[in-house]
Amino acid sequence: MDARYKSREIERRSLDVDGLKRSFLEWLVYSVGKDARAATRRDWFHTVALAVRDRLVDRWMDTTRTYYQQDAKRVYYLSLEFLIGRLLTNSLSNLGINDQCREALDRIGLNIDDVVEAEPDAALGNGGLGRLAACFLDSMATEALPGYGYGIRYEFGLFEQRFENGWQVEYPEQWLQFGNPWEFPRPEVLYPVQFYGRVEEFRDSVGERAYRWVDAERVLAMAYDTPVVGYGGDTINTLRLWSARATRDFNFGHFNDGAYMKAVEQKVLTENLSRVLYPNDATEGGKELRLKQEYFFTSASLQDILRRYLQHHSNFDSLPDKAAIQLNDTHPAIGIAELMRLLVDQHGVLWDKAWDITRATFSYTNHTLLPEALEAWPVRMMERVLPRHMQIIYEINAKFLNRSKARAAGDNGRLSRLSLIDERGDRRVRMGNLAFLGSHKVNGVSALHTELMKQTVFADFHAEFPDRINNKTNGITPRRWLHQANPPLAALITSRIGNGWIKDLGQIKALAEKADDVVFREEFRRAKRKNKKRLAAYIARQTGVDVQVDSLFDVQVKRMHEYKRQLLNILQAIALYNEMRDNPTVAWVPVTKIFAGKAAPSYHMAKLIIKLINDVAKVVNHDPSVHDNLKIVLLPNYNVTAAEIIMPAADLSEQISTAGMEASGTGNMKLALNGALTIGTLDGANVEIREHVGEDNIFIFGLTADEVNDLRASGGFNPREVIASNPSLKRALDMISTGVFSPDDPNRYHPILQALTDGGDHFLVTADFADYCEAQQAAMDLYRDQEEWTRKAILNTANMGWFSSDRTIMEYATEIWDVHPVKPEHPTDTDR
Ligand code: F58
Ligand code: PLP
Repeated sequence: MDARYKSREIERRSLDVDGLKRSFLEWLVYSVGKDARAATRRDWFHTVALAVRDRLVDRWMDTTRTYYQQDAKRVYYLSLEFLIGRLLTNSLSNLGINDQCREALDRIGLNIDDVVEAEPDAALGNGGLGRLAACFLDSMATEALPGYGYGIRYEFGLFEQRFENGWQVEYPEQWLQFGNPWEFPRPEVLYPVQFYGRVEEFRDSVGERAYRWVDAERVLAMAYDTPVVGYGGDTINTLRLWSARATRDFNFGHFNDGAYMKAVEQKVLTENLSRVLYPNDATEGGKELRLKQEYFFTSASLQDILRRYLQHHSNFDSLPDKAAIQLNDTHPAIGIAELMRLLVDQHGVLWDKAWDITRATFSYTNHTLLPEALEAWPVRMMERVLPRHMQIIYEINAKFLNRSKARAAGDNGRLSRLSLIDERGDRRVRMGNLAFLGSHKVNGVSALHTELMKQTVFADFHAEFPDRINNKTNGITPRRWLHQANPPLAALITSRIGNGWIKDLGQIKALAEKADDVVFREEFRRAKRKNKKRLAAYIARQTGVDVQVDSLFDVQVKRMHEYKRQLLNILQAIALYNEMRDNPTVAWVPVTKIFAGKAAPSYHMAKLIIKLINDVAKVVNHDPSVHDNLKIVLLPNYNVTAAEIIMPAADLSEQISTAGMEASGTGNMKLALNGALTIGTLDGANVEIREHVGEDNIFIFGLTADEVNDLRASGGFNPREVIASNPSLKRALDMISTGVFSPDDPNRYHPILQALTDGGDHFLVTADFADYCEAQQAAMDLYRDQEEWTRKAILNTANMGWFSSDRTIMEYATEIWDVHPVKPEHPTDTDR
């Protein structure tokens, strides 16, 4: 190799301060096209990202090559959402060059934090489900698992939330506006995806009945690859996102007059497919574009997976030994029918064999039991959009019901519940049933949720296939959520137990013995205080409200949803406000209530609750009679970047969903790992958090899932009686209903009050209110004793090791996927 070229090559990969600095200056000029005087922060962000990207490309290719050469079994994580957030700090710290980069920028006269701030937050997801997918990518790469993420490259991520006069207003989130330095477009990786048309029957070469899908519309799926850096930088996996392109017929066709403009319009419409993420965190009832998005990315991903498989194999017998496909909820469940179609129609595999291969390849994760969130596509829509798939689904269903008929012994109710088609009303395809039937394993995301799956939505399937349902309690990546987001605490932990915890979070257990060490407690508090100062400054910038750093930071951050019960929290805030006003001479523990979360744009009740929180905040924050002992803030535009500032600063973590309704929660894990004490119901993973941190170190209140079930079944709950017998609740509700918080429109909150009374209080806000207030009181009392509070906070951090997504992902790898770590070979490392 030419010596000059080689030295440039080495420089490109050098990880020391000088090499980084030289790269930055070169990239700024030659790729971003600016000189240092004219460069904006965003220019510097692009510069640094491109230079860092150089340093991971070799290892990325090494990783891919190793998987290929070893024909390793890969796992494919199919997800309509990846809520990744920013990538710069993540790449730097997983490559281990954070300090060098800071120093290199410092020498140029730049602060790395300003550069980091210029990166847009990639919000290709709604909430917990999308963020879990992002944590899993990090864990797969860190555990050296050959794992690929497949999804959609939405041009518009989750909307930006602003408050106008206290109401939520949505703005488009244009994260790609200035380009994305992390992605590699792959214009040559292009697959056709079809819609509409009809199915033709014919006789194949041996005279068997066969089918082909004809007269369909075609869209192309084009790949964009983003490297996923594992901790230490050894393994660099791939996230492949698909973007819709009109077919090349458009480019090469020639048109006359009107036809040209029609064709252009058609091209734009076609490419709308990957334009925008649906912003609902419940369900998208029957939206055709949503169904098309699901099929689009699933079909492209499956074609890509089969292409890769066929590089080493000439038939499909060993597909399940080489590929595990995980369905992140039912959004990609159409993949089961699509793989059947590809195998049977396109590759001539016999039906029964194709079905065995399909089932052995797929597995499915369920994330919710809420009936409105279980996907069910109208049969008529499916017949129109995906006619061949509808036929295949009928065929799967017929074979399955035939087999089950014998065992159901005349129990027609059972058969109709097992059916893939819901025959009640307009007929619908139950995607959960399809996902269950087409998978060899089906999992829930916390112990309680998995039990409830067995008892409720999948009870009949569980009886039919008792070994199929298993539990995989969620986890979170300690890299992003402790090492990167909380530098003061991370440094303190490392100073005492070394840095092994970053890759093996179980080691953090060693902190438990330090809970009794006064000096350590003081340092732990200092780290928390630093994070609280940072959050206080952020709150002031975002809302204009000044909060006391030494007040109890009581945090509820998550999507706005009635089952998550932000309403319960704000009612307690009103009650506390009243108590403080009634008893001005008491030395109150100062409390700052911090909320953040987006409501689905069409979810009116959730948006009304947002307005209520803002209205209550306005009154409370301006009332001198509470002497600043209570502040309420609702931070706008909750996303991963905001979460990284909030989680490390929380004292109290609100996990107060109606028991039985939150499948797991992952925010609960992030907060506890960062030393917040949980106030929560026995719901989702809170149950397991209690087991790990110990019941003395968590505030549990409220009805259990069984009690909720019994209460609803007995019909014996009357919210009006509960309200009448609780003066503080009654007073809070009266204040809302008489317009104390909405003098301009006293009736504004009528729908909320209505839901709590005549509506029967479905989410049991009133039923849990008294117990919740008691738990809040216990938390405030404990907070007075800072030594005791800190001791418990430390025990929370120390006992959260099990909730690493590394643990979760290794459980999937061994118990569902049968995928094993593969160490990449790095031949170029010698000249590093
Ligand atoms: C969440 N689901 C669960 N769905 O609510 C939460 O308990 C769990 O911790 C998390 O998954 C991870 O397992 C969730 O976030 C969605 O956002 C979907 C978006 C698309 C429409 C249906 C809901
Ligand atoms: N949204 C964001 C930005 C998050 O970081 C998380 C998890 O931490 C969630 C949503 C999910 O929160 P929860 O588990 O409380 O619903």
